[in-house]
Amino acid sequence: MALVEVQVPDIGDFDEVTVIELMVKVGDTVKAEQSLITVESDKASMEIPSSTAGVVKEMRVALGDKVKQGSVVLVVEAVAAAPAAASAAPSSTSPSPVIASEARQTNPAPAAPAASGPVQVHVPDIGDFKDVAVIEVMVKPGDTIKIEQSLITVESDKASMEIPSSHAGVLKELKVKVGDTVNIGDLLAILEGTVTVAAPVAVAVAAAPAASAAVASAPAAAPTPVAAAVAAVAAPAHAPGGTTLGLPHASPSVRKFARELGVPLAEVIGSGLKGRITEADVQAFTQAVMSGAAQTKAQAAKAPAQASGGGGSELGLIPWPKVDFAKFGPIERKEMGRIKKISGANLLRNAIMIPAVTNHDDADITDLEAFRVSTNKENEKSGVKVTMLAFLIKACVAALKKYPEFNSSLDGDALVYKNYWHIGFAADTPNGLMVPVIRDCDKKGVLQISQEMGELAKKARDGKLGPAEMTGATFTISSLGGIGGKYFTPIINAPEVAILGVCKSTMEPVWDGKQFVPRLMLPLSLTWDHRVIDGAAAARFNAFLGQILSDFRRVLL
Ligand code: CAO
Repeated sequence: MALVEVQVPDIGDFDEVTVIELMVKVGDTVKAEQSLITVESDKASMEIPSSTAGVVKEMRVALGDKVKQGSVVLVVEAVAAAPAAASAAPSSTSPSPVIASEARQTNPAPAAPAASGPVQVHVPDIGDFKDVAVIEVMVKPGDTIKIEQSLITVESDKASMEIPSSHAGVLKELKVKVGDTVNIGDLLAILEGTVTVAAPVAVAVAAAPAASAAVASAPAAAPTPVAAAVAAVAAPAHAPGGTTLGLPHASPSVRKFARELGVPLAEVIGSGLKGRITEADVQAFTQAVMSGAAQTKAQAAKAPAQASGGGGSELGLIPWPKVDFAKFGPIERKEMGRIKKISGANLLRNAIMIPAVTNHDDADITDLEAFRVSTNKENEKSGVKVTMLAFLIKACVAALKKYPEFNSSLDGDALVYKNYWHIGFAADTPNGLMVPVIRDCDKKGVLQISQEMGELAKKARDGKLGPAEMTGATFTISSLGGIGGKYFTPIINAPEVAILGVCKSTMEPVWDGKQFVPRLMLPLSLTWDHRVIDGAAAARFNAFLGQILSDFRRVLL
């Protein structure tokens, strides 16, 4: 079977565009007209479809590459059936444009540069599409609309496109809602205020039957939705990766996928180039929601965005310093992993929103450590090793029962006291911090807790924790005991109200009333939410914990 080079077709006025998404990989079977990659200029993004059906043998482009008309995207081992685009491109090995581009004047009515009073915004020329469904409304009455700002997204069975505003002004009335169908000329919105009218500019619109992508207008172009037979265009005015409009930046197929799953794209953090949302991001978001670890875009914007220089203004802070580190020496930039991004956003929210205080204390675990060591010797054959953390979990359950507000959560002005004791423990994994949860620790012995902890920690490191294994904790312990340190200030894992940090135990001279004696002391750092817990209660909690750890028989009382 013939090897066919699939090339970038006619993409209108764009000289060079960046590859921002790879939608297939070597070994995939692709259909004719199936989208292969997404490319993006500063004004538009478009999916480049395959001119032929077959199996992908070789990728010739990578993320970030610049391509133009004629660039080879990939090599396909073509199947016998004639490719859909063959009629437009008899020799698929030659640079055969899949898109026949045609300059089409849209929004032809020249308008005054400025006007005042109500202005109607209509659905412009959307090519051959009829009765397209409104799948997304991106603005609301009262919003100040810029020219070319996307108002709604519409979708046919073949394409989706964002419909931009032909005018600037304040949105007084929106005439469509999600689920409506619209056609060229339909009234979309009424704007008021000082309205500036876009100048009419010809844009390239895919027009051939096999057309597969469309191209937005030149920089000063009129706000014209552009669509084509298979793929569609991100909004011409949708500044990719820009934050001004805050619109989800994703390809039509990803939008469709998100809709099928009921995922609000505006909440998803894009990991693609320039923050583009990929199918994997939507999947990851779904998993995160299921596990209760989902973050909103707003949360994330406050965390990693700060590293990229954006954050701070929401809190009235001065902007995050933006430094060109390369000026001072060689650098390497690496995107943070998904778990780090998710946990970062959650940690930041919790650090900012909770009036947290940390009490430090020491517990004498000399006898407990001796007991632990002898237990492990006795149980050597069972393969289950008991660590100090398992004893701590049991001790904490006893303290949580004695001081129930530590096992509660805030719900508005009420406290929800939980009559179950599920303990989360921070686990250090190659992908970042994870918090597996051991359920019903009040009903389990130290051996069972140790065993479950070992299994959950392994799963966490292997990235195999299921959603149920990361949710429902009532209290969390973060142990750095195996690593070192003295004290630290752990951040509360909301909606919990307290967290215990534990560091490495050390032999210390302790005054017993007559003399200094060597005792194994365990540093404890209890962080608590001052809205729920008072300082005295926190001191009592730590003192009680210390008593239990110094004489574990108290757990039975
Ligand atoms: N003092 C002294 N030694 C301790 C100790 C303590 N408090 N806690 C554990 N140790 C010892 C253990 O006994 C073990 O020693 P041996 O190998 O000689 O038996 C060694 O340290 C390693 O223990 P461990 O870390 O494997 O086991 P653990 O039960 O203490 O902890 C787990 C398990 C999953 C919590 C841990 O591996 C981990 O990931 N810790 C990091 C948690 C973290 O990152 N917290 C920070 C969150 S805030 O960013």
